[in-house]
Amino acid sequence: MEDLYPSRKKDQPEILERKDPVIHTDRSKDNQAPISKEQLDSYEKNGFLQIESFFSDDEVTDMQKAIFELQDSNKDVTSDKVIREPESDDIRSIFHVHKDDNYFKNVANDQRILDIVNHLLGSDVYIHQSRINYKPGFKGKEFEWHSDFETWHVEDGMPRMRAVSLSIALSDNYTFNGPLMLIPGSQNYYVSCVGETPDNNYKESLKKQKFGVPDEDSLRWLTKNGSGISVPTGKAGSITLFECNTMHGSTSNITPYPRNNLFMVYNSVENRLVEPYSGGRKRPEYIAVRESGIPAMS
Ligand code: 6CS
Ligand code: FE
Repeated sequence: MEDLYPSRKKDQPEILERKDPVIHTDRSKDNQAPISKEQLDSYEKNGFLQIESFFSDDEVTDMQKAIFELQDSNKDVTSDKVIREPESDDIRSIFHVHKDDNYFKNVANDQRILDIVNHLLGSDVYIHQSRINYKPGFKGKEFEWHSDFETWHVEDGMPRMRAVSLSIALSDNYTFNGPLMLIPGSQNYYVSCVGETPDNNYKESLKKQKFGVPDEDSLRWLTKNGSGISVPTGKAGSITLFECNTMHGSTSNITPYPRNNLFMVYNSVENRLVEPYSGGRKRPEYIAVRESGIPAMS
């Protein structure tokens, strides 16, 4: 397979142009979309879209209950799917919830979501990765700047930029409790990073990412070239859809307010994983789904 988006192969970083559309359904079909033309414009221009109050208060209460039940039942569980903080046993993420948990399976297959992601990706979709991210007050740690696609391409063999990440806010997002920060416009550039991927990198990277983190000059360039950094704030129940190559990160949370979210990645069925472009071993199924299944549910 030709590598359109090489990364972690050279000793100098490079900024490459995107070679895929941001919206994969032709814009002449905007009137068939479940979201407005303005929302599509904004997603295409910025690489993300926030929709406030997407879920009702009752739905949010149920989802919050479900994430805490799962956190409680996994407290003492030793499982690769349960990622702990770098310096404590606190749970940072739980992976593969769209398969392992019936409640989250239903959320992943919410028709309102599927209609939007099908339109953005121009095809049927399946879930590439799902996880709950817990960022408790006082203790939750940061996520370094990264493009998800860079990791999924290099470590999982995702060929093209044809996936979208969905973050469902399950606590109120303020500017100060370690919310998601995104660089608008960054979806149009691919930062080819330095450093060779070590074996089993995921064991480290899911706690603290070191490879596939862009250099400072590239990040400076992206923020200058776009319009700085955006922070979608708002009530629990809002969603943020972000394009797989949009540069993002988040700071630690030293406030008393937790920042929890449910994160699910939809990939086009026409963009299924091949061998990792790093040449290394495939990551496990619970991080990068290879099993077939249409739509997201199977
Ligand atoms: O490894 C992954 O699939 C995801 N996690 C991290 C920390 N970075 C890349 C990607 O978002
Ligand atoms: Fe990410």
